[in-house]
Amino acid sequence: MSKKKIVIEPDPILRKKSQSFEKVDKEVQRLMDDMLETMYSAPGIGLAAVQVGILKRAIVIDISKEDEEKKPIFLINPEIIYKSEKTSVYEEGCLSLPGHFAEIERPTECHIRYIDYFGKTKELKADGLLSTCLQHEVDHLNGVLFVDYLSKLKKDMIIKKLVKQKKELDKIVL
Ligand code: GNR
Ligand code: NI
Repeated sequence: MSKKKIVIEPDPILRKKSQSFEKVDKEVQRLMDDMLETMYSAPGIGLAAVQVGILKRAIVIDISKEDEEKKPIFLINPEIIYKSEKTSVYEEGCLSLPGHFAEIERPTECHIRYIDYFGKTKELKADGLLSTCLQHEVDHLNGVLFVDYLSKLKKDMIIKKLVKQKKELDKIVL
């Protein structure tokens, strides 16, 4: 397995729509293994392929706590087939927006159809943090970031800070 570099906003790739997979093979499994390693090392509870620069519809998630057994979920071509009317608010973060957090309202419950690590079609009913995380990751596959749900003022403030952070980094690397 190998850890990959995480793409930070602003970057045009994060705004592109990811493409579906035709089949699940060794190459897809290798990508998901790399994504999982990258996510654990960040650390984060979810990661979409676009965040490591690959515009494909793959997601890895693990919401298990530090002191618990790891429970990774691999999702290929995920589709949200149900969203509840009821909504919940969670404080969200994103590995592509490091250091920034905001309360985001989303449907409390969602049902997802996806293809698993072994190429089998499955369905998952989620609520709580898992539901929020799944919706956050599916948004990534469609070029959407959590800041898109904020007011223009808040969003612009966060993007401005990220541009500044990137410029500071460039200075150090030079
Ligand atoms: O690590 C992450 N934590 C998180 C917290 C609340 C809601 C969503 C997330 S996903 C995020 C990792 C990430 O950026 N995934 O795309
Ligand atoms: Ni994210």
